[in-house]
Amino acid sequence: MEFKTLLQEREAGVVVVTVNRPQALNALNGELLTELESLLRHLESDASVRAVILTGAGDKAFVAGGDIKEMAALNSHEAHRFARMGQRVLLFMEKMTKPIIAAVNGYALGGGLELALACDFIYASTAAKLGLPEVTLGVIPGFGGTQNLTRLIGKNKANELIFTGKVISAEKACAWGIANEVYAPDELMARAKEAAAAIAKAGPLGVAYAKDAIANGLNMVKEDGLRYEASLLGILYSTGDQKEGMAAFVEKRRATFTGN
Ligand code: DAK
Repeated sequence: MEFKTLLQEREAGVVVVTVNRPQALNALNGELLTELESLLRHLESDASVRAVILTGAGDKAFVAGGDIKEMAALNSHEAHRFARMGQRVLLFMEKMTKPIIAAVNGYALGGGLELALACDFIYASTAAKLGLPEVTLGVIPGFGGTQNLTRLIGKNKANELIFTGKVISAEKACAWGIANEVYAPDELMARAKEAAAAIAKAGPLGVAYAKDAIANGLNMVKEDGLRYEASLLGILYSTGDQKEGMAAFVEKRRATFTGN
């Protein structure tokens, strides 16, 4: 599949997707969101894909936000449609069975940080700068930022970031629990690929069910979450992956998972 605004590179079960509008610091326009949705749906249905890394082209930006030049011209109805479209793509990312790692290599502002927050975890480079500056443009985050950031770091820190629109360093983002790790810029992709390779080696059904249990469990009271976790574990005992994974351990060999 060829795209105008995205690059993809495959290595074993890992696909690196690069947002590729460096002339606009990889800002998200309608075309890019449409292409991203289409690529992600394709990757989700491809059984050979086990993990995805999302990053930005160039050394300056992950994604510097929604495309302000395109968004400035929207009417109210179009703005609502644009927000729902972005939310649909980001929700799809959260519901995908394959984990997505955000490799944040520069500016992750507004919709760019919201895109990273829709990934399963974030590694940042020391060059990363993160923030939700929408209020400085007279609007609010529209791709789930008020919801996802608040769930991740709590109300008061989310309030501070969103009300002031301030931009924070990768180190601060890590201390606040937005990024899991901070690496030198020339190390970031190698570390993201290491994590993705570890995911790709694991049982794909186990990874998918773990993602499901964590994401859905967050919306449940703990007892329901525990019941849900136990149900998913029970289902995994009907799969070949469970039989293969445990047999491989007993036989002291590497497991070959099929995702069945
Ligand atoms: N949109 C469009 N173009 C952008 C852009 C953006 N978000 N960010 C940068 N660019 C463009 C610049 O206009 C410039 O283009 P030319 O002038 O060369 O044509 C080029 O990228 C290089 O940028 P700069 O020359 O500005 O580079 P600097 O290093 O000087 O500054 C910067 C880097 C990241 C500090 C600066 O570019 C900047 O402040 N950018 C805007 C950052 C920002 O405010 N991002 C949040 C955007 S708000 C909605 C749904 C979602 C959203 C909103 C509404 N609805 C449903 C309607 C989401 C909103 C946002 O994300």
